[in-house]
Amino acid sequence: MTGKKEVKILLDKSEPANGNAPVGKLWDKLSKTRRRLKDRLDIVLSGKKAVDSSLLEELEEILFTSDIGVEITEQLIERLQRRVDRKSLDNPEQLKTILKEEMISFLEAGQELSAVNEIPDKARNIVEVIMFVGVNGVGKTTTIAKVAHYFQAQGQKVMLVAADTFRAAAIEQLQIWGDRVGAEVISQKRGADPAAVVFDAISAAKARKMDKLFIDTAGRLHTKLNLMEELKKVQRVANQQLSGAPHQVTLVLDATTGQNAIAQAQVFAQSLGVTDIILTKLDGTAKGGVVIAISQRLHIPISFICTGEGLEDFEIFNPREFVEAIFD
Ligand SMILES: Nc1nc2c(ncn2[C@@H]2O[C@H](COP(=O)(O)OP(=O)(O)OP(=O)(O)O)[C@@H](O)[C@H]2O)c(=O)[nH]1
Ligand SMILES: [Mg+2]
Repeated sequence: MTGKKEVKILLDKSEPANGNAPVGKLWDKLSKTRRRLKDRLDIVLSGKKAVDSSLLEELEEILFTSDIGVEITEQLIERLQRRVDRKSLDNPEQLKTILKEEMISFLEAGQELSAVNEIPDKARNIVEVIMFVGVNGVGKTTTIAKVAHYFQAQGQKVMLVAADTFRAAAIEQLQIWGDRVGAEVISQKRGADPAAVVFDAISAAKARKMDKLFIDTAGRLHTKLNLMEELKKVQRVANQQLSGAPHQVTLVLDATTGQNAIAQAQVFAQSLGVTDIILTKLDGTAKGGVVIAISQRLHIPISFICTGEGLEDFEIFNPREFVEAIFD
């Protein structure tokens, strides 16, 4: 452990998120990102006899335009250049393998900042309150259903609370997902104070001995500042009702927004103390490289990645599997 605040990620990574998913599903879903990275890299590498500065320049160009981020790109190129200088890299075929290993080590370093694999303490006997935050449309509500479904399959009792009382039909949308996964949804009428809804929901979750309570929050209010203030109030009130709650603040980011996702994450992290990140919509974008930028820039572990609209379209984030899916 580093000196960083200890964080417990939503999941025990030793268990597959979707046990009956076909082998290579992630590979299928990440095809657009793979085309942008691997296919271009293969073209550049084909027919090359040596790793020289022009090859590294071409590689740099590919990385720059793959949403991996300027800093990571520069660091990767520097590391490769050092290997070339030391004569430990001269064969273009080796280049891809080394590049992959370097990326995996970047991602793993980001995950190690916290206790990613910590298993929920079943003996603790209190409801674990997890607040899902993010701007509108990133996939918060859908992701809550996926995570609820996952934990229920492991025998956990999950309750949902509709704290997006602002957007029309947000409560109904959560209710539909709740019905679909068989989780009780606590809600009040539209326009109710989200903090008050959460206060009551924690009380209900305690009374019914729930293992987890997932808070679905709004993505948009009148202004962004109001949203942050409202979310902070939810945090404060949750903590009044149950000391230590919310135990996690999970930020949901839409991968299709590329570098914008990083800017969003910085705002949320500063205001709310985000404990982990879930990346959604990796299926529809060539910007999957942003996962690497997020990991490096934010130092917040990534718990899940989502690859579609269905309940099974998500995976526990595994750096090696991810890098292999975008490079092999
Ligand atoms: N392709 C794809 N679509 C997704 C994914 N996750 C969510 N969506 C879709 O994105 C849209 C928005 O999802 P929501 O779950 O409503 O997003 P939200 O963040 O709760 O939105 P607000 O409540 O408006 O803030 C829906 O059409 C989802 O089906 C994903 O991983 N891949
Ligand atoms: Mg929503």
